[in-house]
Amino acid sequence: MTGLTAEQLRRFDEDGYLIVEDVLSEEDLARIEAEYREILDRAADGLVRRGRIRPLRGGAFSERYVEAMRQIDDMYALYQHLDISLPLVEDLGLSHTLNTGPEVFRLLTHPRLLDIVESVIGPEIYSNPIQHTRIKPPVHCLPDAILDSNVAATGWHQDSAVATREADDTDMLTVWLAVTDAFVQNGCLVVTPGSHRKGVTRHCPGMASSAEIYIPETIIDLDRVIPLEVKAGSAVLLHKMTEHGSLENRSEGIRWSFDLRYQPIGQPTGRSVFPGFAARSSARPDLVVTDHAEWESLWRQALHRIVNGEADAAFNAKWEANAGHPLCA
Ligand SMILES: O=C(O)CCC(=O)C(=O)O
Repeated sequence: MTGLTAEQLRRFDEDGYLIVEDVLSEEDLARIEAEYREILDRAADGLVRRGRIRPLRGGAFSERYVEAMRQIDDMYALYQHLDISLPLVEDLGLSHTLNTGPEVFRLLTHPRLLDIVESVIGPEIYSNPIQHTRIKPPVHCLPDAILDSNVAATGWHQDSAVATREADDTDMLTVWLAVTDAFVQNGCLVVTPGSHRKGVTRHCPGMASSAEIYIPETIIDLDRVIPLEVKAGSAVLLHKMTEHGSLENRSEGIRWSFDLRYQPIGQPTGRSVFPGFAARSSARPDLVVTDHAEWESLWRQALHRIVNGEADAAFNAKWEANAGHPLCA
């Protein structure tokens, strides 16, 4: 096992974040890009047939993605094919989709990544379904008022805040993976080092039912904030209480990352309507999911349960009481 060193663990404990370089190889990144290229092209063909966009002409994935995003009126018509979660909306229909392909599953269960996770949370590892891919086009290609953190900047938050209360004691670890280089100009992560030791920070509910919760910037200690510039293939580990967000993409290229979460098997995930899975276990190896088709089927079943009203999909409700607070105005 090639997990973290004692020094890396000490720094993570002290700072609430840790950059680990070279977690993914160039081959890993190329395989992910190839999977996404195929999905994008299939989704774009459908949109072209329905007259929603013109045929894409660019060569590289990034060019084709930006071209499509620039043209589309409802970005979810495209983005739902790329994300690795269903959206947090109340009007889910059976036609909603997500990417549960073999390469993204290979990423979630990547041995190098699980070794790192094991050093922090132990050998019984559950893949928590709070996860996204964020493919951010240059901000000037997006509609002005867009607040969706999959494609635009991410507001300040602690990751524990996006899970329901039942997971308040869950030892959830965020692993943020850079598919492209991430730097200030293209919207890298920003964190407040050591903020995980302060406890829970006040979050405000989003403006609309599907909008994202956030910590008002007025209570962030902006003098202490640092950007986390990383190379493609690097991981950033985040403690669930670390205050963080990301900047706008003011470059001309895309900024692409995955944020995955892991926790010990048996603890609540904080998003129980979505499916997690055992990713590594020495106690119960028979429980470990090794086939992306099985993972895909778990998501399909979850979608059916939500659409049929068999599962309560109340997301982010825990901050609604702050709606009238002056800091949230
Ligand atoms: O990549 C981003 O913009 C934000 C990621 C994030 O906030 C998270 O992983 O919790």
